Amino acid sequence: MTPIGKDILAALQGIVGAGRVLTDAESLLRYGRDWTRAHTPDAGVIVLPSSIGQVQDVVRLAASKQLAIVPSGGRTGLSAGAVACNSEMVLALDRLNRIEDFNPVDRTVRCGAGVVTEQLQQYADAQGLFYPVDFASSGSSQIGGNISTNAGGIKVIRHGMTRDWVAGLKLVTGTGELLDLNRGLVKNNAGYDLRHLVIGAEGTLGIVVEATMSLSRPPENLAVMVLGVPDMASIMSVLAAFQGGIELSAFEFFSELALCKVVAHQGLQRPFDNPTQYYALLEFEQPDEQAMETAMGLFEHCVGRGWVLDGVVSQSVAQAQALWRLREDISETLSRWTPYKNDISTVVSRVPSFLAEVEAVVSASYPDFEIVWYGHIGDGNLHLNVLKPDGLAMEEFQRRCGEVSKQVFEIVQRHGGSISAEHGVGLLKKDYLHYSRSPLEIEIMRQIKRVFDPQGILNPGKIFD
Ligand code: 2HG
Ligand code: ZN
Repeated sequence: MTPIGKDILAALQGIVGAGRVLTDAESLLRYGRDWTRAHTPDAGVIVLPSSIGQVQDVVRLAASKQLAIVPSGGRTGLSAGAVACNSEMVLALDRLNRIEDFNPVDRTVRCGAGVVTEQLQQYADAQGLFYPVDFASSGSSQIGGNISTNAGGIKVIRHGMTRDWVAGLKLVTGTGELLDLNRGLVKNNAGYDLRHLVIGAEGTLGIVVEATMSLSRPPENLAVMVLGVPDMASIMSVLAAFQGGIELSAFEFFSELALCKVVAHQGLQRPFDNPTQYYALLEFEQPDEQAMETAMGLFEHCVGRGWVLDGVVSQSVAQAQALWRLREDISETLSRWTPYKNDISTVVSRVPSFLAEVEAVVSASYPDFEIVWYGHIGDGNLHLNVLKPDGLAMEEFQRRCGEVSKQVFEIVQRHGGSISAEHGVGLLKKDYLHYSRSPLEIEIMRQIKRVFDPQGILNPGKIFD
């Protein structure tokens, strides 16, 4: 790829304006990395277009000069999908941040790629509606990035992933052309659905510049329960019991170690005094009094079977939010230990045996590291964070964790699971892609990339080489 010289900087300034082409050290660092810390950022230039036309012009210029582009949203990703470490141009969508229009009949909202998730949630709320995809980084992540990573989060068990809410999107391809995909249609079986190919493609097929997002009815009176559970197997029994009686909008879990860290570093209260090995967090709607009675009946049943040792249920919105923080603040709390992250999944029915096997490998292979278990266990998705001991060099830590990952990923493969359930592949997981995807699948992905991006300028080196 071509280095970025003065002539290219001048051409970029001609497209987006002088103040929108940044080369100062602070901007290169800030825009050159995401929430991962395993790679040293080294961005060549940051470009901030303010219209779809400008994005097209920048991509056309890059294509004519063989310049690599890293598309950039809120950079809250955890797989280094938005990291620029090879002097690439970072094309940041921050300024495409307008909510363009709302259609109350279709219950859709058209927004620029740079609209922040929380902005969309608040906008939906103001219309008496609900955008249900939610996660701890909602205050920074952008819709374009959410689409490019098919972001999941804490409500997937009920509302699905970002994919389920994209009614249409506009994409600038690697040749600078604009595709308008699906246009908000509910029914559209006229050929391949390219929209879904682009969702989760991590900016390797094109740059998402605009999206039409669906909204839904707001939930009624949400209640949150945190239950103390003695072992992993019981967590799955609790899930099955509750799903048999009520519709859950979340079923999350975390370990005692996760809770200890969050309580110590975020100034939060324990849900109840007696520690248990694991905790399940459940959320459900209470449209009437019967809902809570049913939930309490299920709680008693689980206690009777020995699956639950203690529990607490929210009595107010503030209490529900406080209980949520015990789960939602884990990732940020752990970031001070620059953890090695695993984001693995299998189908829910296989979770008990999957967990037992992963647990056995991890406890045998990581004897001197702290390991924090948590995740969206109701979706079959486990986040296993290994904390770096203070004295250990980053490279050595990554190497040792990478070795164990191979054993973990063999288990994932045996269970037909995924090496990246929701964080994507980026740079961090690409060496392990073959544990989840066949050689033929990977070859077809490469061929598809060549169609959308014949010169290979869009996020090169992400997902695969
Ligand atoms: C979560 O579920 C996020 O909290 C982050 O997906 C998980 O940091 C992680 O490993
Ligand atoms: Zn997660």
